[in-house]
Amino acid sequence: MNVVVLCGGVGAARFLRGLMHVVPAKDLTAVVNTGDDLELHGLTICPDLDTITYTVADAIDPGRGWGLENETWTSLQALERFEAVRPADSTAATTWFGLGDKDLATHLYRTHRLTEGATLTTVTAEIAKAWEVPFRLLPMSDDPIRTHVETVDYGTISFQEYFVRHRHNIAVRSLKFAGATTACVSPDVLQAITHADRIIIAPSNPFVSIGPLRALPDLERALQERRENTVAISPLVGGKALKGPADRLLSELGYEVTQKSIATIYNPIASSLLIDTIDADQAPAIAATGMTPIVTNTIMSDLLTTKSLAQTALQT
Ligand code: FO1
Repeated sequence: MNVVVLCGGVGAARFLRGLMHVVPAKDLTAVVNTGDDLELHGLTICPDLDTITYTVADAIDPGRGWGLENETWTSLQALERFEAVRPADSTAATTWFGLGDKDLATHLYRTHRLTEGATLTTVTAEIAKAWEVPFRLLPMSDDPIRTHVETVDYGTISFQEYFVRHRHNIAVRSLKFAGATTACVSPDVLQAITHADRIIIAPSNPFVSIGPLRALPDLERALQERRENTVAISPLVGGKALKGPADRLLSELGYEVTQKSIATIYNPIASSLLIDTIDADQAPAIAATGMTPIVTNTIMSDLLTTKSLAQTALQT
C-alpha cells in the first residue's frame, strides 16, 4: 500500500515516527513543505525537512522539537561579537535564529551540494541516507518557495521572523507564498501523489505548513484528483493547536476556530477528517461540509498513541 504524507513542522515529524512503524519504508513517502526555508549566513536552511530527518533518526531535541539534542551553540555565540560592528542594513551575524554547531553541518553540506548543482531533492535524499531515514523524503519543489507573512504591525516579514523572532505572537493579516506560481512541483512528488493508495495530511498547520504545498497549482490539482484517497488529521484539539499558531491564524485569517473550519479548508483535497474524541460533538458539522468525520485520539502523547493514530489514518 503506497502511502504519501503531506508534512510540515513538528507535528508531522512526530506523526511520521509512528507511521513508519506501521507502513513498510519502501511504501512510504513524505512530501515536505519548503516555505519555511531560509538563507542565513550564506547557508540554505530547510527546517521542516531537517525536523523530520532528526526526529525519525531519534536525534531531535525532545524539549524543543527542532534541532539536535545535546547541541552546543559556540559558533552562534561567537557571531555576537560581530553584531556590534554590523552595518544597519546588513543581516550578517544574525543570532535570533538558533543554529547549533552540529545542526550547522547539515546546512554546510546542503549548501555546498546545491552550489555544485545538485537539486534539493537529491541533497535531501543524501542527508536522509546519512541519518538513516528509512523512507523517501521529498521536498515539495526543487525551486525556492518562501512564505511571507503580512503582519498588522510589523509589515511583511519572512516566515522565520514571524515564527521565531516574533514567536508567532503578532497579528497576521495574510500569507503569501513567494515563488509558488512559477515553481515546478518535483516530478518525484507528482509521481508519488498519482500512485499513492492513501494520502495523509499530517497534523500540521493548514496555513503555513500545508498551505505552501497547495499554493503550487500542479500539486493542488493532483491532490484534488486524489481527494477520495486522502484523509486529513486535524491539528486542532478542543479549539487549540497542540503546538504552533494554527488556532491564532484561523481566527486572524477570518475563520471560526473549529473543526468545521479545518474541514472547509481541506474539503477540496481530502474526503475524511480525523478529529480528537474531545471534539466528537463537532462531527455532524464536519459531515455537513461533505467530509467524513473520524473521531479518534489525535493526541500523539507517545509512540503507542502515534502508531494507533497512524493505523486509523490508514484504515479509514
Ligand atoms: N524555532 C524556534 O522557535 N527558535 C529557533 O531559534 C529555531 C531555530 C531553528 C533552526 C533550525 C531548524 O531546523 C528549526 C529551527 N526552529 C526554531 C524551528 C522552526 O522555526 C520551525 O520548526 C519551522 O520552521 C516551523 O515548523
